[in-house]
Amino acid sequence: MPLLYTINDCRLIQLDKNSDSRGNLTHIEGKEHVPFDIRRVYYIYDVPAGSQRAGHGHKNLFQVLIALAGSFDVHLDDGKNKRTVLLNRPYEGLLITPQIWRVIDNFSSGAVCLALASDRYDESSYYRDYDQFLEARKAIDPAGGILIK
Ligand code: T46
Repeated sequence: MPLLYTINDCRLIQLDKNSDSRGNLTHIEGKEHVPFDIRRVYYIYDVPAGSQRAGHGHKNLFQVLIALAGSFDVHLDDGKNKRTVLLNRPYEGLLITPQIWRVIDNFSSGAVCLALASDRYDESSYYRDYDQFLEARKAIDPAGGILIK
């Protein structure tokens, strides 16, 4: 695993879909599908049209986001490059590594965003300010130790 993550380290994870005449079932097994121990689950729903969520980065937190219902756009930014991922399938997760600025918008009506997180909620794990996020990335030595503020 690189110490200084980029948007290229964020990737889609395909989950299975067990389909029969009763509908579909998708399961998530720790470690098999998600490359971290899941310590927290939360979900975002009832998002008013035109709203934007997130708009921050995390120092050490890994997350997987899944559109359990509906769709939304996840904009990823590592300070140099940007990428937008449309999530619209409940059997597809987006792994977001630490040190990635993310903004989520374009929620469809009825969208539900499930998040699996590698750690418990901790406000001090956030970069809430974009300039602070960029400075912190500069302070991470890609060749050696991690100097996350
Ligand atoms: C992320 C995106 C996708 C908690 O008490 N516990 C929690 O686990 C979380 C995530 C939030 N909260 C409280 C903190 C705030 O008072 O819920 C309130 C809303 O949280 P926030 O403004 O951080 O929500 P989003 O949608 O902007 O961001 C959240 C996550 O915080 C973030 O990690 O990647 O969802």
